[in-house]
Amino acid sequence: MNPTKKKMAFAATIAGSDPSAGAGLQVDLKTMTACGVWGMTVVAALTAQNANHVVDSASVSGAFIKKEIDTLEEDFEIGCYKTGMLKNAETVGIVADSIPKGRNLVVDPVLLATKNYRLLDEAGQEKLVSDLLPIATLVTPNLPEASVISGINITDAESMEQAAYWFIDHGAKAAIVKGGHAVFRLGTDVYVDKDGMMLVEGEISPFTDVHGSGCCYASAIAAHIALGYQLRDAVFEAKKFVSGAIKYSWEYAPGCRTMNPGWRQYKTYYKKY
Ligand code: PXL
Repeated sequence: MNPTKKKMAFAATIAGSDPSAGAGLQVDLKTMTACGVWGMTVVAALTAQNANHVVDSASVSGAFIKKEIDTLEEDFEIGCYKTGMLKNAETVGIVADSIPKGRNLVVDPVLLATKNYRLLDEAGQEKLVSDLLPIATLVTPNLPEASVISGINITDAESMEQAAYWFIDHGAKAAIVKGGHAVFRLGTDVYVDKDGMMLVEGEISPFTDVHGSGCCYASAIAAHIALGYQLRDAVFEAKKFVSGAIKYSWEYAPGCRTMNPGWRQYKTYYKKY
């Protein structure tokens, strides 16, 4: 068989660049590769950051983002899109308009970086609700994002479920509110779709605040959708993947921990694991 003729599934991230590759489109691409799909990157924003802080960010013009997406669409059948940092309302609007109808889309509603640097402005947040949720296959807020976007004060398992349903009521086909920041039921995510609710349990990790884990989780879900998994199965596979990436996370700078999307390879190549 000619190996160059083999089939490959395509997934594309539309997100911001993190040059330190601890989060952002760099993590998305590593995750997609590790999950066995051909990842692609539509650069929607830029940041200057290291392991400790985001120093600055810049937008990419809406017209250029549209050109990036349209040009990919000429050649590739993209099995799933995933969005991350989108910076502002113009970017959110153009992304929503440019993704062809009927494509799978995982929306990671990234609002803040660590140290509270805003990665999406307030107008962008509103636009995400009005324009992106209605075309989302799945939206993946963490607890603070779910609270801020829905306006629901999440204090327990019940309000967490209520917040997940809020996203469905605003157009998303499914929502998963991630329990990584919870003081109750830590590490367990609440997933809802039209068929009801399910809990997605992960390994309890000794590490809190692992940089890039949200990007990794959403990208792993997108990758599995591109591979043809049903949504609920894609979520379970991705949860296993991100739990491993957190378990094998590492301090890439003193006091700063990032997850490791290459953990399955590292297990093979580094004896110390
Ligand atoms: O983890 C969210 C995130 C997404 N995208 C970019 C980021 C961050 C967090 O810092 O910098 C580009």
